[in-house]
Amino acid sequence: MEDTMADGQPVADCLFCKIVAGDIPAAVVRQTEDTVAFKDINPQADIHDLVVPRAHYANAAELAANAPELSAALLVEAGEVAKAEGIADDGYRVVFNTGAHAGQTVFHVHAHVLGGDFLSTFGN
Ligand code: DGP
Repeated sequence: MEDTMADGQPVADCLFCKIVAGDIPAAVVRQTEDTVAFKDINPQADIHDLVVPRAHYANAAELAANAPELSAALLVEAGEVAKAEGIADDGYRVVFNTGAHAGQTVFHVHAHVLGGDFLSTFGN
């Protein structure tokens, strides 16, 4: 995935920028200075939350290239969300779909935090 230059400014037609701004409602799980975590509208597991930076970066590669500290904060917050949801001890999955061929449909980087029961695994 191309790690294009970006400055994190809000994008007018971005769904997750609108959720961060409170212009579109979401079931918020946790908020920090840098991130917002909310329930996925179409859950794929018992617990399925999305963690987004407040700043707009299109995908994980763009975030990492332009704001490495925020990348780290997003991963830390994914772990805090797992703890808050009670899935940290049994295990959970953090997924970044990156680009259209990976199934990314919302181009504001987001960590999927999935857990709550046994998840299917790759290759077995
Ligand atoms: P991805 O396919 O990785 O881009 O994931 C996008 C996720 O966003 C997908 O699992 C469904 C979720 N989603 C889409 N629209 C909304 C919305 O309006 N509200 C919430 N809470 N989640 C949404």
